[in-house]
Amino acid sequence: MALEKWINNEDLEKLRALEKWINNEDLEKLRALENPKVEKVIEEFLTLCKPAKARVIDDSPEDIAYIRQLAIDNGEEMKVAVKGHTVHYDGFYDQARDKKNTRLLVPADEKEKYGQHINTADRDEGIKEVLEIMDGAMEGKTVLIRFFSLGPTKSKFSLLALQLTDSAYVAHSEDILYRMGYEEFKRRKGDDFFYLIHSAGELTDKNVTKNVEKRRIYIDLVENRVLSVNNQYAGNSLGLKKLALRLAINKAVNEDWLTEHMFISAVWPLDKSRKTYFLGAFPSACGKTSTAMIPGFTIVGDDIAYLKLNVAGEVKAVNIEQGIFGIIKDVNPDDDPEIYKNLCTPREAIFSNVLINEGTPYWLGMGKQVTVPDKGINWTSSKLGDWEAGKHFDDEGNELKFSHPNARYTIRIEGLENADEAIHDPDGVKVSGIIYGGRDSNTSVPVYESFSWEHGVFIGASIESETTAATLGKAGVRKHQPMANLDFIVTPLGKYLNAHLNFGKRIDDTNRPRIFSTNYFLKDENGRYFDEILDKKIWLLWAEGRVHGEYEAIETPIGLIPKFEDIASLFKGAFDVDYTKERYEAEFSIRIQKFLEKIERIETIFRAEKDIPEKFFVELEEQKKRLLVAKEKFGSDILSPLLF
Ligand code: OXD
Ligand code: MN
Repeated sequence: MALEKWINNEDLEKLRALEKWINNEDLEKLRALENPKVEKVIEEFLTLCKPAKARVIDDSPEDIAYIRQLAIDNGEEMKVAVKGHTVHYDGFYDQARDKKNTRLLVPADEKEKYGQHINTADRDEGIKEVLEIMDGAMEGKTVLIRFFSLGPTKSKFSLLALQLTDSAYVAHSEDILYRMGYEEFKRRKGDDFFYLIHSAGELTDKNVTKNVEKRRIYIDLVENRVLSVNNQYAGNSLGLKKLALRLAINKAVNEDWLTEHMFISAVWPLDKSRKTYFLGAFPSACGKTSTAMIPGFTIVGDDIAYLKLNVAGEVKAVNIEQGIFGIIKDVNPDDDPEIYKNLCTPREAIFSNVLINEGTPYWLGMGKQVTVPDKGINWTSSKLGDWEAGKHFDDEGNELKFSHPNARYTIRIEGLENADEAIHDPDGVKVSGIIYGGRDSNTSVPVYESFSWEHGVFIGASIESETTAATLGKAGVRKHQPMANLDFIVTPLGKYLNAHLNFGKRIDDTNRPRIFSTNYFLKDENGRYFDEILDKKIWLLWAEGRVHGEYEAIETPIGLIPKFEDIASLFKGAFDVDYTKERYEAEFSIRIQKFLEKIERIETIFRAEKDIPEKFFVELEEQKKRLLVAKEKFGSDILSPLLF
């Protein structure tokens, strides 16, 4: 069909330029959007990246099926035995988020204000550099042009995103994880959207990125875009996930709402008489997804939430995703039964970086019932050939495991039996509690409640965690992780904390969510964890009871902790376990000295930042004072909860 037949507006010439890559039928889809900015972005990046062709993907099942098939045809995914399941491999050196090469582009004279924790690059130089790397990066490939809604469709919460990628795996993953947005673009029009350009770059004969040393993920707040090249790992490549998260944080902070690295889940008490929504922020690989998946509760989302106040003054939240890109390690029938079931039954699911032997995936911690074969294909195959036990070592000589510790699965939430019925509610769910957690072996108690919203903001801002396999670099180093969001914050830290404090001020007492801290990783003096993996359910049940005024709490220097009787009765009711007073005393002791040391670390970090709100330091000083007074009064560094 000739282009003139259906087009007669002045955009004809612009669209003509796209004819080189895009067929007429797809051009018609673009024209129907009536969005000059969309066309401009597409033209600019197709011209630069020089693909063989481009496809415009709308929300139709045919287009989605095309992507699924393309991922198989071009070797980015392989089918495995169970119907609907595929596996994808990222390159040997592309197994986690690349913090070093993920940079916020800022004008040279503004660098200082972003403080020491945000990895910045000069905007002009950064754009020049990344555009040079992207020049010709898509040669010979098909680019997929996709439209998404970050959040439920037809919702005041949701933002629009345009994605261009030359990876069918990326486009397929996004289809599972995000809501389709072609019709939303058509409905909403205008240029208020994020755009995310991704190229896996040149690939090796194993279909993995060849030039990883030229991996770049550059965030440009001026244009509301992220340019990502020479990578495949979803934390680096999927524009809608951690890349758009950064753009949304900036937007939220400037517009008085919040974008957080938080799960959303409904806590149901043991008698199932009501449900109460909680949000939770945990750094990567600290139990966030498994908290959202606690058996007996229902899940809305496991990773990213937008929070706004509605006209009634309630805090509402939506999950901007509709799927889970979860760590597969330790998913087994005992600890994560629902996900395990999903990974063993027919449905659309992508495994990444696991071992495949005769069409069956194997991963670390999948349970005692499984015998892991000693050969197969895994993520090491792209560099070292097919895997064999005892034969593969990393650059430091450590034997490589059969499945990567950060290997993942990608599934839709809708397919889970514990999916909450409000997952797509355009009005969001009412938030009653917020939990902050980290990986802390020796300082904090399993659960406590803050004294106030401001104290809660202090607790969230003071999260510390040991590093894990979810980012490149050494695992096991203690790092501070404000709101578990540090990797993604793109505004000065002070501005971000102010946004939290101000958000709280706008909520009245009856609607203000309570804030809690949890720690699942406390160890005894022999280095053993106090808690079993599912014990976290008890801490959430206690928090839920607190929201409804059901439990009294004990006031300690760090916050409000549970009474022994309440925890013991929850353990009995939930697990038929006799929770002992000895364990309570050991777990809930206030480790004064350790807390004081933590405060010192936190103070050093925040004093070095510019513009941290004074209120933060007031909270810090008050906390310190309470600890010192208690130390003085009881004359010890570790205080039993029974003293308070
Ligand atoms: C994630 C992460 O994958 O935070 O969610 O790394
Ligand atoms: Mn995450």
